[in-house]
Amino acid sequence: PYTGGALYPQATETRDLRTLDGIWNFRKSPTDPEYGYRNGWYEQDLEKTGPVIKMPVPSSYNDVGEDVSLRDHVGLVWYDRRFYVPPWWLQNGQRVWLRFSSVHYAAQVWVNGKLMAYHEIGHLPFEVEITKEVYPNASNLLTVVVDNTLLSDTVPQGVIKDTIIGNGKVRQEQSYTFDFFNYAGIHRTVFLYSTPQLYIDDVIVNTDIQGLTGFIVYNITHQGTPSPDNVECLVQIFDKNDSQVAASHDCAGLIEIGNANFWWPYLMHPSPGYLYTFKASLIGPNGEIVDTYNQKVGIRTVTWSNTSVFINDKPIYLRGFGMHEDSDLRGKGWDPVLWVKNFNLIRWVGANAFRTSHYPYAEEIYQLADEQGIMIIDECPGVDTDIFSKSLLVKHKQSLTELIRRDKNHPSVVMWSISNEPRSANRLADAYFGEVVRHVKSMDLSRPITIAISQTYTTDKSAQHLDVICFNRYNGWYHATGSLTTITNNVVDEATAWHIKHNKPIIMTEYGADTIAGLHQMPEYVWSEEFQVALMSEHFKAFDKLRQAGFFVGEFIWNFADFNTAQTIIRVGGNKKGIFTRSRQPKASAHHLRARYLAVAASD
Ligand code: GCB
Repeated sequence: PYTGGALYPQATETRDLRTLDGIWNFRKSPTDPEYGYRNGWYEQDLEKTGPVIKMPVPSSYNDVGEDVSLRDHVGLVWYDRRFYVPPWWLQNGQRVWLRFSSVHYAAQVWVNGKLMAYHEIGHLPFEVEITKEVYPNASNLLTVVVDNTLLSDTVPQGVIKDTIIGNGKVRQEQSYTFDFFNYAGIHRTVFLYSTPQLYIDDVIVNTDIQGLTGFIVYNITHQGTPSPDNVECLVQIFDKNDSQVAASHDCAGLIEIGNANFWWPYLMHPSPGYLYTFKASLIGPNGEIVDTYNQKVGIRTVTWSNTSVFINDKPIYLRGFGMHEDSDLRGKGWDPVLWVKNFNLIRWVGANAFRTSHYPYAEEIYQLADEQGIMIIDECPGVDTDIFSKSLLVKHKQSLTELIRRDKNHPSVVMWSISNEPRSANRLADAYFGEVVRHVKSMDLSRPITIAISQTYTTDKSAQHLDVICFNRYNGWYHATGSLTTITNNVVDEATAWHIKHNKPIIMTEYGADTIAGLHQMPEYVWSEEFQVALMSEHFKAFDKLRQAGFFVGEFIWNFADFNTAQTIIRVGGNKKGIFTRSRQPKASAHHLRARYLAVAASD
């Protein structure tokens, strides 16, 4: 159970930080998953127990090698490396922590042969204190086992089946209903960091606005020893120029900032994404600073009605994308080059939002969004939710506990998506999502909750629990393939029907067409650039009509970029619905979308 605050690690006056990213040793487990455990692979260098290959961290392991047995591996893989703890951390009595930002799907972690952590649900971080396990004057062995198997009660779900391949041999095959490739490995940065003995465990900020005044409602919690009864806090708020604009001595309370700079979405304000620094310090009995943490804060409100979503009391229209963490070679590995480029393209296109389809993305991505005023619909890893068992519900809720624990302070996060395309026509979906929504509301009331629904408004049994209804529909592609003439009316009719039935704001979170960059056909024909552009135009007509109707609050094309999928005959080298290619070059559709998004932004 990871119950701490999950603050993103940082170096401050009282904390230090290094990453353990780099090249690790790696080995696939033999089919017998127990083999590595029986032979003590967790307590000796992997290199000493057999051949290893080199594996970059962070990265998916699947596409780094040259054979299918690594790409399509099902089950366990082993990673290890050695590391030193800076001796001065220990000399200064600091605690030493390990933090894995994402290991997909499940991970076990050993330090010097001792089991330190188990975590399930990829895409979400976990941390563990290792002070007592590390050697001060020698190298330490860090071993990680990663399991990529998805079952009926993992989030997301999958099915494993045994295929007989002859000679009495059996190969395990993983299948899943979602279409993005189930990349696995140590996907994000591994941090080694220090905190003082008595440390800030969590900083929670919420913001409010009255007129020109901004309010920060906050709570600083601490853990550790010695825990003096009279721990005091010091809070200092700095603006972008590093001038202090407010302060407080309470560990929890309300801070008022007169004439505040509010956090605005991109293109809604000349300087979108304004962030203050909330510097939290714990003060010891002699007035000394015990621990310090710098939390970025964007002062903004999110509110919603039956027809609209508002940022700072202004109705907003979301112009965005469904995306993926996906790129050549690295799969789902965190890559700053890729993401700085992605954000440059998001702004170039004139978008102001994206959905983290279909799982939480790397924390650095939310930081970029905070700074640039890009709004996020933050989606948990529940995709194609099916079967609706008790054990699935427990893990689904756990994924949201961990998501909200991690992302609660990001101004960019304006909505929680608790599932993508669940099988919500199932009668069990009603109680199931009722419970998930109650769970989210018990942790955060400040953001609306949605699901990207693919069932129809007549069959779905989840939407009554939501604040905003998102729907995914592939008119002209999966429905009436190649037919453009019915799109506009279908989209208008469906969005209107959802609104009439539930009296809630409506967003179209997916529409699109697979398109091979460079394939041209006139008159337009499926898979060509011309077809993608024409299909978009029909949707744009619908969106314009719906905006007039007054309850339609956003359009998200599927997808930002081409991405890899499992092998099927309906995909050519992956899903090609991107308006950018996998290497982030524009298709004709990117220019078409840009013209629209910039025009919509200008008219807002
Ligand atoms: C969907 C899914 C998305 C797929 C997309 C497609 O409905 O939500 O994950 O990639 O359709 O292109 O089939």
